[in-house]
Amino acid sequence: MTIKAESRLIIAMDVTDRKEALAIAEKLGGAVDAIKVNYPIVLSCGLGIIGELKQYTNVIADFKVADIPNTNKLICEETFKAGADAIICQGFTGKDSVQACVDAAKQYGKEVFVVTEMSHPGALDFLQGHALELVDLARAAGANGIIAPATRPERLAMIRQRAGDMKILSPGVGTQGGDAASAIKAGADFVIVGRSIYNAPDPYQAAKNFIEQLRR
Ligand code: O7M
Repeated sequence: MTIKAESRLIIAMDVTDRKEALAIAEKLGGAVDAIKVNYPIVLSCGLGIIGELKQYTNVIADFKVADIPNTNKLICEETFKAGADAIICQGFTGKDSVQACVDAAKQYGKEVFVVTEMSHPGALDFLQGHALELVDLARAAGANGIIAPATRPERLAMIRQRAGDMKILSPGVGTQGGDAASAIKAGADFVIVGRSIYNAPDPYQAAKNFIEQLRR
């Protein structure tokens, strides 16, 4: 199953308290296209949190998988068995490593997204210089899409040009300074928002505000 762009909003569930995560998911699950889990929540709550969140919406496992092909395959299999709809891997490990994720995803009918340029300032140290090559690598490996920064809409637009019809998920909106509507305009299919939603006094209202911006 592929994750469809409806609200275009993915919430980054980087809270470490299980009850809080489930309460947010229960409220927001119907409004967002997916919940993204990363190490903080999985390390604190266990891999089973994926199945618990899945009752509310699609779950993307942001494990930024970055190992040799066999290890990548094993990581993907455990993640998909836990119920994740998609997994995120790094591309800098090379095509065979990404290919191992794509092959595992195909077996389970799931999706793979590859990190290209990241959203934080440190991405300029190394990743930015290779971002377009990472886009090509993701495409050559048959990935479903890529991750590209909402914090640099001009770079996002450049990456979109290179990415063809691959999906783009764009983090860095809100707390990191990126703007949701600008990211969509630059070519993102989805934006990923964490702290600006789960730390808001009313996460539901905050998510609604983002969805409203994304609609315009
Ligand atoms: O909105 P935030 O800043 O609280 O959270 C952003 C989320 O997106 C958080 O889970 C990060 O780990 C993730 N992320 C980035 O912020 N920047 C990137 O370049 C890449 C990711 C990401 O999701 O990678 C797959």
